[in-house]
Amino acid sequence: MSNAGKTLFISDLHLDADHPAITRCFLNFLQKASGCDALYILGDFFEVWVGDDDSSSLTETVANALFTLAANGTRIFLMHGNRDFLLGPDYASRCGATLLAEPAIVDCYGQKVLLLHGDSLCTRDIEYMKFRKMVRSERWQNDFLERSLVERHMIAQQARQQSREKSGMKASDIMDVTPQEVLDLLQEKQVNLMIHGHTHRPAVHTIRLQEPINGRDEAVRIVLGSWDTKGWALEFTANGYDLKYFPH
Ligand SMILES: [Mn+2]
Repeated sequence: MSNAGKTLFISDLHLDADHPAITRCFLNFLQKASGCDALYILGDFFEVWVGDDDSSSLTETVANALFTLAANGTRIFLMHGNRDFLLGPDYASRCGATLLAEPAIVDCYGQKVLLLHGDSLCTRDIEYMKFRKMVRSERWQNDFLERSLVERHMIAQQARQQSREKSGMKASDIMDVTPQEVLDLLQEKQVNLMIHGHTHRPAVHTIRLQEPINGRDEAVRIVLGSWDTKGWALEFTANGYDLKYFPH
């Protein structure tokens, strides 16, 4: 089976040494993806990332597998999520991948597609948006990366703990994208198709536009799934797209 003419989009694998089934599922997925045109990983690829210098058997196994895919001709793109926003150019190059800043507009078989992780659309979570602004600043990141690995892991652990406690108390619509934010971004970028992850609510949404974009009064928002209980991938070809899932 040839994968030429196919592009794949995935996100939210949350790879973690404590969940080897997800890593196995991903390595399997890569073998089947061999020869595809491109692979886009739209953030939260790893559950936690405290710096490219924190290498482990997990990070090296994953990098080697991606590098093999790249060596066979697949272009690989990595976008930051809210967990792995410190993933840097060193690790990306070990994967044979290119880091892609969000939001990105790419051409997929003649169609303009807007890509992002998705957390920036969840603007009703005001507390999180403040946290995001802080940790995405160069100053915070430089300060963090100067700390020892032990310290960095402790800080990341605390942040995850706090986020878990707070998420449990937030209304579920606060944790989802703000519909107006989606519309504004589509208008600003003049794109009819958006792909993101983050919310763990896989779906293909058709959106009615009040103001047409590229002469069309509809847009589509595709949400990728998280890999916690099964794998998810969007397959994109010149003939259309298909959001698929598969068992671990
Ligand atoms: Mn996320």
